[in-house]
Amino acid sequence: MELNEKTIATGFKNVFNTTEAPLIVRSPGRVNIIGEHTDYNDGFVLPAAIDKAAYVAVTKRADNTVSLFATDFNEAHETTLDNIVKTNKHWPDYILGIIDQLQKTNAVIGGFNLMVAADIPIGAGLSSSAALECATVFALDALFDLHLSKAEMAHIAQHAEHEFAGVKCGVMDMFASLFGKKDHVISLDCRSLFYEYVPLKLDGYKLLLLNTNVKHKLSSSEYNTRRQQCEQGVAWVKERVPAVRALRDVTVEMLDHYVMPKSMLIYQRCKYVVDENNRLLQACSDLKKGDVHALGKKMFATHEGLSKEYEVSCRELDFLVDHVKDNKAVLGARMMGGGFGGCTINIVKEEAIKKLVEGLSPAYKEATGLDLDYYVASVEDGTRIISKKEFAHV
Ligand code: GAF
Repeated sequence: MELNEKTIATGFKNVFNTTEAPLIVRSPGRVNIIGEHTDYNDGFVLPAAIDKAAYVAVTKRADNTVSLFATDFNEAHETTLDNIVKTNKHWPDYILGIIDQLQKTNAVIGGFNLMVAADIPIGAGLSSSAALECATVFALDALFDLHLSKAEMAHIAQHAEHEFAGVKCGVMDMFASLFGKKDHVISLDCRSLFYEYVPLKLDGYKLLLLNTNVKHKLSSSEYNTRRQQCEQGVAWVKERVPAVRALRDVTVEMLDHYVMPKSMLIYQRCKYVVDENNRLLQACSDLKKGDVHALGKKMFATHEGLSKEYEVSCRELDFLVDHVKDNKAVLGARMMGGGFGGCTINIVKEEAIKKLVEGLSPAYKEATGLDLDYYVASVEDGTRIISKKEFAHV
């Protein structure tokens, strides 16, 4: 079913047996061109919001009940505002995590009905969870007139993910979803949250996402381990250079002197992050100069680092990157997001996409036993209200 204002409003009315028109918010998934595992190291990222999104439809209730429904799972969950606890059922936790954070900031909200629907593939590394969290916080902000800024919403969503989903993520996914701008990537400094929109001019090339269909099972535990390893490296450097706060402030020379003698593994992890930050800054200037070829080469280098040094890739992701490496129509390719599954992002000449996918799909199936899905992503605006009904301050 196509998701739009009409289909979602109709679904909502059926689920909650009401004639009241809901407020509907669309919040997109994201791609990240380059700058992976840099966000929680106070570094830089280059994400963009895409044409796949999570939608929430909400109306107020007169009591303090929170009544939730997910169309994709045909499943309901009900609780009250004085009993916001984790369910471990996954999808409700992203919404309940937002309520929990709002309560911690003393935001005043009442009971509500909420329906969620999405066309972002789950577990594909396109940030379906951040999209749902951002849609929820944006909708509750409008419904209850909370006057949160988008930066505040990004932090609320990030902390909801930490506490209710157990992933100690950075701010990139939420920021990209909320701040996305059509046909632009966001050059974001994750320390200051200073950002700049850079036009994504690909000149006959497209962003092709190849989905391994490997659900990243290991991802949350390994993700949190990587984060701790980076923090360990920073702690060792800090013993000698107290001004250092995060890997963002660290140089390769510092790692050579203060980390390598203590642990080769931690060195390897930190070195990847320091290199990736530098790579991103150069990639950003490639993009501004319109040099997509140079940008593409850096994406391959990122994949190499993620696979060999940071070790967050998997056989299937490596297969997909290896198999496009020598294809002249592909400027760059790499795994994207947290890792251990999900998608690769590729910059591919538009007219070569069909042939590439037709050749790759059977080879991938034979090597892995899995189907290969693909999406040509377009870059779209960030979180928006899409319903026409007027709300207080909107
Ligand atoms: C996941 C996280 F949620 C992000 O914060 C980011 O760290 C990314 O992995 C890796 O760059 O998407």
